[in-house]
Amino acid sequence: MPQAPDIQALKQKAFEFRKEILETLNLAGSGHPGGSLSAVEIMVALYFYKMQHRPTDPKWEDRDRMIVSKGHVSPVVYVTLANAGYFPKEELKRFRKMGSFLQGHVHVKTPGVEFNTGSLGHGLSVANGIAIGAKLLKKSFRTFCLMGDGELQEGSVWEAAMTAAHHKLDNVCAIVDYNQVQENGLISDIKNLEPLTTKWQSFGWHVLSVDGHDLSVLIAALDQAQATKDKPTVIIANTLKGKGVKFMELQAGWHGKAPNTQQLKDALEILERV
Ligand SMILES: Cc1ncc(C[n+]2csc(CCOP(=O)(O)OP(=O)(O)O)c2C)c(N)n1
Ligand SMILES: [Mg+2]
Repeated sequence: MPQAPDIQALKQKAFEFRKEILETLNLAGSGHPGGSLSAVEIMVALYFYKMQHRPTDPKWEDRDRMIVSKGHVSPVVYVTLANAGYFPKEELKRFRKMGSFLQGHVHVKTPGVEFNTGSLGHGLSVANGIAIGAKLLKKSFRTFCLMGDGELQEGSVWEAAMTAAHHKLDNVCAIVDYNQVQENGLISDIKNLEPLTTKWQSFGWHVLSVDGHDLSVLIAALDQAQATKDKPTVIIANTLKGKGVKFMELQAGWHGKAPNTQQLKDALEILERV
C-alpha cells in the first residue's frame, strides 16, 4: 500500500502537468488538449498514489496495468509517464514528430504504454482480458481503464461491461472521464448518457460518482474500488473538458486543436490551480 498521500504535492504536480501538456501541444502544433486537461487529476492519482508500478522496469510482471482507452489524450499520458520516470522529459519536445515514440495516439512503443488505442470503445475489453489472465495466474495486480464519456456511446463498451460483471472482475477499475463534451459538442445534446450511475449499476457494477478534479476524493474512490470484492468498480469522475484554462473549458473547439504561441501564453497566464 502506498504511504498517506501528500495532497498539496499532488496538486502541485497537477498544476505543472497542465502547463507541460499545453507546451507539448504547442510545440507539436496538433493534438488533444480538452480531454487531456480534464484527466490530469485522474492520472496523478493513479500514477503517483494508487498504481503499483516501476518506471525503470516497465514490464515488471506484477505491475498494475493501465489501459488508456481514449487514446487521443496522449499529451496527459506522456506528461504523466515522463514525470514518473518512464522516459526523459526532453522527449516531450518530439511529440507527434516523425520517428518519435510519442505518437498522436498512445502506442506500445512508448515505455509504460500497455496497449495501442485510438479507435474508441475497445479498452475495457482489453482490460477484462488482462484481468481474467491475472485471476487465472493467481496474480494480485489490478487493471485500470480510462474511458471518455463520448466513448461510452460505443456499444462495445456495454458488451465489455456485461463481461466484467459476469466474470466478477473485482480486479478491474474503470474510470470514466465525464467531462461533458465529446468531439463536436455536449454529450447531453448529442447522445445523453444519463442516468449513468444506475446504468452501470444495472450492468452489475459497483459505481462511485466523484468530483474528478478533487484528488482527495479520487484517491478515496480508488481505495474503495480496491476494497470491493466480486464486482468490478467504475469511478465516474465528474470533470470539465479543458479544465484549468477558462477559454478552453467545455469548448468542443478545443477537443483537437493545439494552442498557438499567443494562445499558449494566454493560457499559461490564467492557468488555474485546481
Ligand atoms: C471508434 C472511433 N470513432 C470515432 C473516433 C474519433 N474521435 C476521436 S476523439 C472523439 C471524441 C471522444 O469524446 P470523449 O470520449 O468524450 O473524449 P474526451 O472528451 O475525453 O476527449 C472521437 C469521436 C475514434 N477515435 N474512434
Ligand atoms: Mg468527453
